[in-house]
This record gives sequence, C-alpha cells and structure tokens, in this order.
Amino acid sequence: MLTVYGDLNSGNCLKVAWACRLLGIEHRWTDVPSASGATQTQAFAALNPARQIPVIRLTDGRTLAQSNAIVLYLAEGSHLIPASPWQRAKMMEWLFWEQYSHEPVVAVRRALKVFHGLDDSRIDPQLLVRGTAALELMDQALGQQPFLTGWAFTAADLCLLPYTRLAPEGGLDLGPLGRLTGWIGRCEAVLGL
Ligand SMILES: N[C@@H](CCC(=O)N[C@@H](CS)C(=O)NCC(=O)O)C(=O)O
Repeated sequence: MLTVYGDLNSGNCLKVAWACRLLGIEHRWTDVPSASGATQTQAFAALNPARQIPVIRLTDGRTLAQSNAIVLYLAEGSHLIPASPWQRAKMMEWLFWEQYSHEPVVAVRRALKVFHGLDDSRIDPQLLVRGTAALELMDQALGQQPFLTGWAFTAADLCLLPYTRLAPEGGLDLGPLGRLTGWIGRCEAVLGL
C-alpha cells in the first residue's frame, strides 16, 4: 500500500492528504512532525535526501518528494488534470508559481508566526508585501472564472488552497479579497472541508 509521510500542520502535506481523499486513494499515513526535527534523521534522509515532507513511498519502495509532483502523480488520469494541453499548461503555470512566488512567502510568514512565535517586528517586512501581492494576484485571476484554470477544479486549486486558506495565521488579511474568499469556499465544497 502507498505510504504518505507527512504532518497535517503543513500545507504542503495537506495537498497530498486532500488529493488522496478526493481521489479515494488507499494509503497509510505516517506522521513526521517536522517542527520537532523528525525530518532531520538519517533514517528520514533515506526517504528524502532533502529531509522534507511530504514524501510518498510506493509498495515497491520507490519514493517521491515535492508536494506538487506527488499530487500530479496521484492525480494522473483523473479530473484534477485537464485533458486539453493548454488547460494543463495553465494548471502547471499555477503550480510553478505557487512554489516560487506563493509558498515561500505565504507559508513562510505563517511558519515564522505560528511555529517560531515571532512577532511582526522580527519578520522581514517584504514577506507581508510579497504575500499580499500574491494573494491579490489570485483574487484578480478569479474575477472571470470560478477556479484558477477556468470552470473546473484542478490540481492547481488543490495545491494553492492550503496555504491560501491558512494565510490569516501568517497575518495576511483575506478580508478585502472577496473573489479569493469565494474561491476558498468553492474549493472547500469540492473537498468536503
Ligand atoms: N517544495 C517542497 C517544500 C517542502 C517543505 O518545505 N516541507 C517542510 C514542511 S512544510 C519541511 O519538511 N520542513 C522541514 C525542514 O525543512 O527541515 C514541497 O512542496 O514539498
């Protein structure tokens, strides 16, 4: 059976948990509490030399890391991946953007506040500026369509949802972003959250 190594406090791991649930993928969940250093052991490095969660381990022993790569692997052939090459590329566009311009800002600000207990005076002010800009970009993109790549919920929505939904824990205000909060509600309905 597929094993998922993760921590439900991590948005990257929530992507994998939600993909498994939505797609009905049977799996064993192994908790790896990253905040207490569980990813830093030699045993864990054998699973993922980058010493990060999430990781999946297939029954034949192969392992795969990087949350968005895992979701794409699990979602292969499902409705989460558009059939049209253009729509699929637009989904990928969001996934790459998430890893470069959203997660390193929105998730990091939350981690600094929630897990490291830092107050704003000790956090790089650019994280607030760039995090707000990332959320505004999503809000604008949702002006013409219900989901990020159009009319259907895809892996892009699934992978952008966790840290966007958790953004207020990092002190990022979703209040003025009505289209974004509407999208969060639609995604929650799809995922049964
Ligand atoms: N780009 C990676 C990021 C993974 C990542 O940052 N994982 C964090 C938890 S959210 C982690 O394992 N941190 C422990 C560490 O880096 O020591 C992904 O999308 O999976």
